Amino acid sequence: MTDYMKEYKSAADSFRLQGEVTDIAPYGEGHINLTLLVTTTEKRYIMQKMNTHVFPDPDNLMRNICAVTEHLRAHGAETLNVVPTKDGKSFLKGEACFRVYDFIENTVTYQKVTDKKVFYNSGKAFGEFQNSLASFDASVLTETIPRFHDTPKRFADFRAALDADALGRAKECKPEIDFLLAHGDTYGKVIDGLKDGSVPLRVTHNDTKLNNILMDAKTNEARAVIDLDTVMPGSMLYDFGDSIRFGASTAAEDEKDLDKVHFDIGLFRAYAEGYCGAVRESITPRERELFPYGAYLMTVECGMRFLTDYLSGDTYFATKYPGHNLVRCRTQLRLADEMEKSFADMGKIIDGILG
Ligand code: ADP
Ligand code: GN1
Ligand code: MG
Repeated sequence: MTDYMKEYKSAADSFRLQGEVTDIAPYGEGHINLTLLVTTTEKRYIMQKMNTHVFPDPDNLMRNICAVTEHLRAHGAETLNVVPTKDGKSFLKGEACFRVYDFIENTVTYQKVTDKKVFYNSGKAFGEFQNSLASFDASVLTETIPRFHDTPKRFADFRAALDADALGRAKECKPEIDFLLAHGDTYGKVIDGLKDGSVPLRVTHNDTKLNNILMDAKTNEARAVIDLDTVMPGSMLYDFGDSIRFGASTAAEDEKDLDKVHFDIGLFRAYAEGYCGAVRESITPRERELFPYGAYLMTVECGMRFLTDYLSGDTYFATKYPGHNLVRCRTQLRLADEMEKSFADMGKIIDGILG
């Protein structure tokens, strides 16, 4: 019996699974939840040890997910299917919390764009996801992480971590700190737009990286948008921007060799064609104007979050080695810098798509 089996078998046995559990193994590349592939004599499941440090209210989190998946299913979309516990609950509550989904078979997730068509397909799917949520009643949703993409608030958190410098790491990351401080006046445009109403508040996914979408293993068409923990009120610019941050790069999010990391405008175009094509009916003029900025903002914000976590002792994102968060921060800041220099070209592409 593997160590994972020993540790998690009793959690798995609390759920209404078909068949007998034969294996439990770690799965995927998420940074937040502990994801396990559970195999039984009948089928496969995803079981997650939920991250209650990041999401401290698992009851409302799972209520959100059940409501959103029900809504998506009613709109004909393939989505996550929550497998209940033996006593009919949506998750197992205890010192650790667990949930189970059906494993969506014959799909793949990509950690990097290898084919423009895949990125286009993911853009189209996230756009359609946005369209489906347009009729979802936002008032039933709990904000699972308040002020998730409030970049000025993220900047204040970063400065607090820098002032504390709890582990004395600030001296190792001077160029990154200087970059973030020098850009301090560029972080407010989306939050300001939401406040003055020029950017509409919508129900958004908020974590639209490429590995949060399952693609058909044979056709590479998008099958299901997953990782619904952060579905809450937000801006379309967050969803568009976060996908570009992760996908329109020539390298992985944690590439150590910065010479390999560049913003790829061709990939930006592919995603924008898919996403903007799908949401073209509902985009407002201000959103349209801010699409290039949204890509920059989500990228610099993510860099800021990785650096904040590095300075604070790596307590938020799962890391595989010391310094992993600093490596991630560096790729994001490299991309943000190149994006800032490409605003005009990105704007032309958006104009070309939207006419
Ligand atoms: P995290 O919040 O840690 O990012 P995710 O919910 O995104 O966790 O899951 C991590 C990975 O597990 C995904 O990127 C995907 O590869 C895989 N995965 C999650 N749910 C399913 C599912 N229902 N079917 C197949 N693969 C899944
Ligand atoms: C986390 O959960 P995951 O790995 O899909 C994070 C995102 C970051 C991303 C960076 C809830 O996403 O906000 O952009 O890492 N999710 C949460 O890769 O903080
Ligand atoms: Mg994920």
